[in-house]
Amino acid sequence: MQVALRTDWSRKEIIEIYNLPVLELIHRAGEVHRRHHDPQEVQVCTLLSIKTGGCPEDCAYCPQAARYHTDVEVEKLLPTDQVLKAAAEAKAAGSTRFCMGAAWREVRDNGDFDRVLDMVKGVCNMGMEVCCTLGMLTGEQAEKLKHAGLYAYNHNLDTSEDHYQEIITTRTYDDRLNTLENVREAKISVCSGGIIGMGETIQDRIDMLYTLSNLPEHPESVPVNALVPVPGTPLEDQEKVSVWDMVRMIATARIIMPRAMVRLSAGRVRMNTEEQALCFLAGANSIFAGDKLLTTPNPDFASDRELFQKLDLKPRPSYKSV
Ligand code: SAM
Ligand code: DTB
Ligand code: SF4
Repeated sequence: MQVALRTDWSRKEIIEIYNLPVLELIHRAGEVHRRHHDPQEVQVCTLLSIKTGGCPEDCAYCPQAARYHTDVEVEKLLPTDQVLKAAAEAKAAGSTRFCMGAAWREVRDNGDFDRVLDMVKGVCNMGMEVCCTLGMLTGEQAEKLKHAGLYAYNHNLDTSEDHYQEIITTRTYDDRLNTLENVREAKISVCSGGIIGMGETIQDRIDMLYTLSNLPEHPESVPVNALVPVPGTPLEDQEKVSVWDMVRMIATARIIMPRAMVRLSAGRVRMNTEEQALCFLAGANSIFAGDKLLTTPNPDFASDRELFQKLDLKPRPSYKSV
């Protein structure tokens, strides 16, 4: 039976779900998860930073913002063949989605964008789902990416509209929503979520989930990142996010956006097998694989292979092979 997806969740309903006794919350999320997905299947995505560092924005969490003094070294856009080689390696290691990230405020219509379009074409031709995260996009740029074969675009809300101002001052929440609209209009799959552990309140988390679940259509993927506190950034001293907060966030996202892929994203390096298992029980069904996210460490392929074996998980096939 197809259950209609609701895009009219109220804040009150969402907070009631979030605050359920945690084992009850996991149970309910597990039920929803099983109704809409194969609970043994986990999507494996690989990230590559194709343009690292030197970003003009002031995102307080980000090691790639030029204004903070972090260990990240500024690099130019990677050569296309190097990117395609990395995509082929990711595919060989079992990844079905390849996501290319650039430390840009927004896409500019220049030679670098033309090269990204070539990269998208190349990865698409390998039979992988191609995703990009390049900052703000116009409608026209979204169309060009779609035409090149882009499958998904990642653009996170990051936090609530209220808390956003504490985290980023160089663009607005509406800018973010605008880009999501441009992506949706170009018929590209939307990937949008956020980060917890940035000093936000529970209400901020609820507000972000409210905005995501009240978009005209739910995002197809919702990444839930635990802040990776990077020395040199304003958020370097933030406390580690508790696994129970990750579980509550993932489970609530799963219940209110039942068909989305909920991605257990940044923060896995600091979680053991049991903690990650709880997140899968709560409805997470996607991860980033490979020993690096964009600039920070992530579990390597070998330890994830062990994780999948221990938990009897199997990688989800790419949409192309379904
Ligand atoms: N520059 C583009 C943008 O901001 O949209 C794309 C790349 S940006 C690094 C992609 C996302 O990575 C951010 O929106 C944020 O959610 C996440 N991110 C960045 N630094 C992080 C950190 N230290 N911990 C957790 N997530 C982080
Ligand atoms: C997302 O939500 N998380 C990924 C991806 N989308 C682009 C990025 C996490 C970045 C963590 C910090 C870093 O490695 O630089
Ligand atoms: Fe730049 Fe994106 Fe980092 Fe913000 S999150 S500083 S826009 S790379």
